[in-house]
Amino acid sequence: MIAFEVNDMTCGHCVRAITEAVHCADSGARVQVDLAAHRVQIEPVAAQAPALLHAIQQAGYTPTLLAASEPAIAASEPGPAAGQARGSSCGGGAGGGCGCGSR
Ligand SMILES: [Cu+2]
Repeated sequence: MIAFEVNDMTCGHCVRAITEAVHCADSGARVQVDLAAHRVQIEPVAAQAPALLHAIQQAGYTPTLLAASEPAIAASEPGPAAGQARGSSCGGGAGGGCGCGSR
């Protein structure tokens, strides 16, 4: 379980943008968002905290890592899958344009 605080997440549009970004980095991840608490909880299957943090930043938000427990699978896989979190096919960042607050 990885938890982020995302203070510039302000509406359902933001929730969706962040959820999509996480799924781009880790398509099997389970994402739970508490909009009122500005909290995003992620149960990853492949990506680790830095990749997820980066994915949320790419979506145009400012996540703060609250807690991270590494998935056990990471240690058993000697071949590093460094390129797996490539976001290029996922709409390329802040194009979503949620006009609430940040602009
Ligand atoms: Cu929004």
